[in-house]
Amino acid sequence: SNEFNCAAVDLGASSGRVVLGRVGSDLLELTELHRFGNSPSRDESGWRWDIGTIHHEVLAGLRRAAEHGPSSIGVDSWAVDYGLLDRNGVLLAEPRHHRDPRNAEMIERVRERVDDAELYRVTGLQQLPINTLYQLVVSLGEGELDSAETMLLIPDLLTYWLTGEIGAEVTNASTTQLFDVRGEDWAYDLARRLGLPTHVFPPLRAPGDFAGTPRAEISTRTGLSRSVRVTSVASHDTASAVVAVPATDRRFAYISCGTWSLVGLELDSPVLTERSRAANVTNERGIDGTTRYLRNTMGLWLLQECLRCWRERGLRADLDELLEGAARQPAFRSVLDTDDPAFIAPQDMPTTIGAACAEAGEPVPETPEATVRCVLESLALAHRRTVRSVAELADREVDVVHLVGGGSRNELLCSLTADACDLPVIAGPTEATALGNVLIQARAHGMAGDRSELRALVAATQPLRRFEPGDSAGAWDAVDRRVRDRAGTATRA
Ligand code: ADP
Ligand code: LRH
Repeated sequence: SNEFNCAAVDLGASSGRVVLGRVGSDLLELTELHRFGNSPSRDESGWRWDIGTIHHEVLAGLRRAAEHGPSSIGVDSWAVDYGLLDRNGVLLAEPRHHRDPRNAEMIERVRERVDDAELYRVTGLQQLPINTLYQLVVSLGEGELDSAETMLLIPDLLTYWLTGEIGAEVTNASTTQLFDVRGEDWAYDLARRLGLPTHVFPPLRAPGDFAGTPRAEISTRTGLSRSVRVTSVASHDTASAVVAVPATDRRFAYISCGTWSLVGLELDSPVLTERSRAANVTNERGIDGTTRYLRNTMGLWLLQECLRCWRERGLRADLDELLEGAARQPAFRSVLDTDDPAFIAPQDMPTTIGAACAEAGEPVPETPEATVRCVLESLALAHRRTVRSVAELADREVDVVHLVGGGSRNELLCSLTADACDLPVIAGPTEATALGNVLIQARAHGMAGDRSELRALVAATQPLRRFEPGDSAGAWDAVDRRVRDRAGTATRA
């Protein structure tokens, strides 16, 4: 038949899944085979990922996938983090976690050698402490690079374990702040000036490229045929999510909303102006040479960390109940600027949110419901500001906002976002990343489709919900001003 059957491994910062994808001319269907939790873990050397467990769970999922005889596999994950291999291909340590507070201390060290303006001109990236660049400077200081032969970003590391092949997929390489956004290659000169070894950067590969076949040992452990093709997808989860945004014309913004909220536009080329740098907007690589012109905003991390803390304190903290409670809270009581880097690290988030409110002169939320309301209104404000900022900087009209990812299941957040942006929000698909992963595999295996055709297929097959903006535009203008006006008075990191 004309049906294509594949497995997508999609690793988010809060959960991972292995899904089966079926694609045909009017068909796009996902079946979840395996899902598992994921969270930062800590040892004496800082925050890291438990990659052994992740790998184990991926193989458990692939074992189930093998029963369906997929013809291809693709792996995507969150960006910026990496494993270091020695010359025998052995992983030197658990990969560092981008939320380690030490990364932020490296910004100044890098700035001493390469100023911000030049860094932006070369890499086009938002200045964020999580970027691979800063993490590698930590690794350098710890001597971890001395015996490193290869640096592999997380999806490339898993692909290597599956196939034995080494490569760096370009959408994810573009998030490192060590990728030359115009030269379309690693920024070797920049790396050298920072004392980083350049031999660790693998050859680049593009979404759709062949990435190998399962090693004999993997085939034995999972039952996967050795003739399955492992396909490079848009291995940065956000890039895959953007592929599956169900837009029907060009005038859209997207919000890929999970642990982080990535808010932006798809453009034909990067915007590297001084104004864009000042607004801290990033230029990441999309498929087909496009630019994902977006900003990382804090996302549902704030809520995840609150839930974790409340549960550790013995509270029930049921997400559905809290969201219902938050919907009944009064509007605009406490609204924060979520861009504050104080929120990045794992921590007692309810307390940090309370302290940030106190510092900003906003009432300190006294209940979990009030805290959730504060988080969601603050995220909606970040969504509004970012949609407007990227549209203006790229000189593009936006008629609709597509909100995809786990956050699309949060109706209150979707409706607050529609109100704050004063635009319709189309929510879904929830599993946009896995769908994008599947679509790129299908395309690499002969399914025709330019970006708009792929998106039309998503729009025609996936359940979506539309949220119209209410009549609170004036109130949101006032909140935006209120938060902006006091930004100068609060102490900034
Ligand atoms: P990541 O890829 O970063 O791990 P996801 O896209 O899986 O993130 O989104 C996870 C988030 O989705 C959770 O933090 C949660 O806030 C939200 N979410 C998941 N399920 C629901 C639900 N049933 N209702 C509301 N929000 C949900
Ligand atoms: C979202 C994401 C985001 C990155 C962050 C590290 O999962 O990939 O695009 O900035 O994780």
